[in-house]
Amino acid sequence: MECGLNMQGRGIIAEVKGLQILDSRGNPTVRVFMSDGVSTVSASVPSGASTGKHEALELRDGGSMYGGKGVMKAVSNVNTRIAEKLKGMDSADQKGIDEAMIALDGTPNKSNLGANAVLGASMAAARLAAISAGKELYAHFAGSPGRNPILPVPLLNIINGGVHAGGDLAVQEFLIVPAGLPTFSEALRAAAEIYQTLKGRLKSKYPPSATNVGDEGGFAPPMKSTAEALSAIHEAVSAAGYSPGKEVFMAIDAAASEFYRDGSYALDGRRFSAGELSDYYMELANSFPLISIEDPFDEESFADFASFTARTGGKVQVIGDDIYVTNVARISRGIEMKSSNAVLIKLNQIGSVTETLESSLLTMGSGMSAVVSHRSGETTDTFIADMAVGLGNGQIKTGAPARGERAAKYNRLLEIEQREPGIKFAGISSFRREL
Ligand code: 2PG
Ligand code: MG
Repeated sequence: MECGLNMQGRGIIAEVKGLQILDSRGNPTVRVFMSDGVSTVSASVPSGASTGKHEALELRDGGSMYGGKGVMKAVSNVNTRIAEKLKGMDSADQKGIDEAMIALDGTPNKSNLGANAVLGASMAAARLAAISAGKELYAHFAGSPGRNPILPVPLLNIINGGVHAGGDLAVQEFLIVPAGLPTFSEALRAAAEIYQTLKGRLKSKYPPSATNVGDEGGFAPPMKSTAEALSAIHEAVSAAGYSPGKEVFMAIDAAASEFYRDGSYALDGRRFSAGELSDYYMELANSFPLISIEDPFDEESFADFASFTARTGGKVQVIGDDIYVTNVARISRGIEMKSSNAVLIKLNQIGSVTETLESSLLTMGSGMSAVVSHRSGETTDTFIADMAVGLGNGQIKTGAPARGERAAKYNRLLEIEQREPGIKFAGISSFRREL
C-alpha cells in the first residue's frame, strides 16, 4: 500500500484495502489494510463451522472458485463502498465508523456488504486508532472508564468432536481450564503439559491416528462417548502433576444445535429429551470437575437453558453461544429469562467492534461472565487476545495450545503479561457463576 500520499493527520483514515487470504481450514477469508498515510495496519476475519442461525452474514461468492467460498465480493465492497465511506474519518471514532458501515449496509444482518467486509474494516480501524495514539491494542481497549485490564483465564479445547472432527463424539469441545494457577504463564504451561501428557496417553491406548487433530488443534481420537473423553482428560490432568478441581478444571461446549433433530438430542448412541439431557449433564458435572458447559441445548431453547442454569445452582458456568450470537437483543432476552450465567463473545457473529463491545458490556453489567472466543476457522490475527485483556472480561477460549493460529493468541497474552507485570491474572474469580 502506498503511504504518505493522502496524509491528512494521524489516525485519519486515508486508505482502506481488502485482500482475499486463506484461513486455518484453507478457506478464503477477508484481510483489511488501513492506513492514515503514516502507519498501515491490517486485520483478518475468522469464520465458524458450527454457526448460529442468527449470526450476521458471511458474504461468499458462490460459483466454482474455492467451492463457492471465495470472498471477492466482500473484498470488493471493502475496496469501493466501505473505503469511500471511511476515508477522512477519524479511526478513534469507532462508533461513528461502525454506525456508518451499518447504515451503508442497511440490512439487519449485514448481508449487503457482508459481515466479513464490515468486521475487517472495523477491526482495522481499532488497530489504526491504537497505533496512531502510540498505544498497544489492549491499552486502547482499556482506555474507557469502567474497564479494568486483566489477563484472561484460557479455556483450551484439547479434544475435538462434533463438526470440528470426523469422529463419533457429538459434543464439539472438551476443554481444560487452568483457573487455579497463579499467573497466565503458569496456567498456559499447565495446559501445554496436560496436552502433551494426553497425547502420550492416547498413543498408548488407541490406534496411532488418535493423536490426529481437529480444526481447533485438539486431538480427535476414536472415542465413543462424552464420559470417555472427559475421563481421558481428567486422568491426563493428574498424570501431568496438576490437581483436578483445584488447579485445573474442565469444560465442554456441547454445541447442541448440531445434534438436535425433531425435538430430541442424539448423542452417545441414544436420543435424549431436553429433560434427560439436563440429567445427563448433571451426572457429568457430579463425576468430573466441570466448571463450564456451553450451548447445552438448541439455539432457540431459552427456557431449557433457564431450567438447566437454575438446576446447577450456580455451581456450573452455563455459556450461551449460538443462542445469543453476540447480539444485544438476544442477550437481553437471555438476561430476562435467566437463560445462562455467561455469554460467548465472537466478533464475527455480530460483525463490528462496537456491537461486540456493547454485547460484552451488557453481559458484564448484568452480572454474567463474558467469554471472548475465537472461531474454528482462524488466522494468526491476535486481536481477540488484546480485546480480552483491555475489556477485562476474565476468560478467553481460543483452542488447543497448539497449531499456529491458536498458539498466536496465547503467545500474544504471554507477551502482554511480560510487558505489563501490573496486569493480574483473572484466575478463578472470573467464574461468577451465580445469578
Ligand atoms: C464455538 C466455536 C469456537 P465455531 O462453537 O464455540 O470454538 O466454533 O467457530 O465452529 O462456531
Ligand atoms: Mg460454541
